Amino acid sequence: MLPASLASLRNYVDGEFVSTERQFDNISPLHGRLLGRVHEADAALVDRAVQAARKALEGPWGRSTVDERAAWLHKVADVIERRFDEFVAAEVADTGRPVTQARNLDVFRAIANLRTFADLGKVAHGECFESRTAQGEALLNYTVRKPLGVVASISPWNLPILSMTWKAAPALICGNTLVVKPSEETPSSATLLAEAFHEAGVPPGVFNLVHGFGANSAGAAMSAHPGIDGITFTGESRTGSTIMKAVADGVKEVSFELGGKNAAIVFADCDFDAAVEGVLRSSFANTGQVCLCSERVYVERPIFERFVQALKAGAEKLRIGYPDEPGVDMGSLISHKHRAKVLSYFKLAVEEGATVVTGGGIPHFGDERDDGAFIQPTIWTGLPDTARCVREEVFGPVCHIAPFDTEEEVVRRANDSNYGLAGTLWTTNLQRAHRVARQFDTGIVWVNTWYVRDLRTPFGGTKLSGLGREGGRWSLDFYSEVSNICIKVG
Ligand code: NAD
Ligand code: 6OD
Repeated sequence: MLPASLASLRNYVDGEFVSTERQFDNISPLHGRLLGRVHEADAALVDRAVQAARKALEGPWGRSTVDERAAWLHKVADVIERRFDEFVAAEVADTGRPVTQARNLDVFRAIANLRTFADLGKVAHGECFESRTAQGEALLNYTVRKPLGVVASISPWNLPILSMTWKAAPALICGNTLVVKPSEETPSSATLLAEAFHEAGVPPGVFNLVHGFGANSAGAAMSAHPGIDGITFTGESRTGSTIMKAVADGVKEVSFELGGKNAAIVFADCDFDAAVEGVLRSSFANTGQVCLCSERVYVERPIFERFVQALKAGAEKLRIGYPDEPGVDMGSLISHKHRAKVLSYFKLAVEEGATVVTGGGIPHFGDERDDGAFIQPTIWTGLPDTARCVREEVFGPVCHIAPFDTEEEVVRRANDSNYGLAGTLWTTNLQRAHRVARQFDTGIVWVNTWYVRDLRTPFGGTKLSGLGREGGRWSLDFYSEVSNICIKVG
């Protein structure tokens, strides 16, 4: 049951829920019905949010200790735990994903993000060096951490509450204040998050939420605002580039998690069943809408045919359907518009010469599910490495499988990409695992597993996949301004 407050999704600025005249529809991808009306923030409301965030830095929040901020974050996590089913309902309604996923990944991670960074903030430490100059002066150098100030956080639609809390928690534990914007496609869980901050008694102005689009709307107003001290963005590489230009004049701190066209490499010495199961997950999880998904799969030639057939059998067994159907594996895509984009790649792949091993279209249910933005899990073979479908991020449930003959060849082909987010490797040869893993030109490598997370580890991409790392101390470093203090002590 969707909470009543999500019928009219308001902004949250300076501790108050704010309505606006200009509104847009929040539409379900499952049946195209109206879920709620979203109050769009204009540049003036974004400015109010930034001013409120600035003012909050001078109030009790600005004077708070890390222990106090950690207690606030735990309180917000407590509210999410208490209202767990509402958060799950919001995430499912906006995205059409299985309820089990929303429970076990999205909302679970929202709580874990808040609690983990609350605790990590307490052990954030600086450096200290003692030295003596040539003239005999004794020096003590040490670093102190201060907040950046007002942080703007712009989130995508694919993992809405996970992505937003992944940024909000470390930013807040470091003492910053926030203006956040969820994707226009997924405004609901962010609105509940604002309610959770309100209920937890976090001081006004610390967490501000604005709704809206990117260009000519709240997103652009946030990135162009001179009162923002840093910006953390997750989304498409092209959007990252636009935001970078917008903040360039003000020389703002940026952290970007962007797109991916990730490779999975399967060696003939792998645990075959585990590799098939793993690639099934890494290609089709969240209906392929995870930046870490493997859209390129390279399989060593001796097991190529067998692997393709096994993955085909696995994909054809995946159950597509409504979020609460028992045993459902794959929900809808985020929208009919996104489905049209994914389908355009399905068409292009055929034009580029692909063999469609399975899928390639829309499933037919013969009932009302035919109105949903569902799509078939799809496997291609036979494309050259230069094909657009092998080089561009589709962001749907699809992978291209290609054979390879040597380790050197496959490393070169896997790295032949404009993106560099995540690489996955399937082998039982320990030496090869270490050797190949470090040759991946990506920020993240998984060996014999995929998308398992320890929140203390660095997360981010190379090339068009991003700028900087977040996670653990890397987040604490990004959200802190570090000053060095040098004292003559003797
Ligand atoms: P998107 O770039 O279209 O939108 C992301 C956010 O940016 C939205 O809130 C949007 O309103 C806002 N936005 C759009 N244009 C803007 C502008 N000109 N100025 C300011 N804000 C603007 O991305 P999306 O379609 O929501 O998400 C899917 C993309 O995100 C995929 O490319 C995926 O790979 C990537 N992604 C990457 C990671 C990662 O960790 N690397 C994580 C999740 C998603
Ligand atoms: O798990 C995470 O912390 C994270 N940022 C995941 C992003 C996934 C991209 O779609």
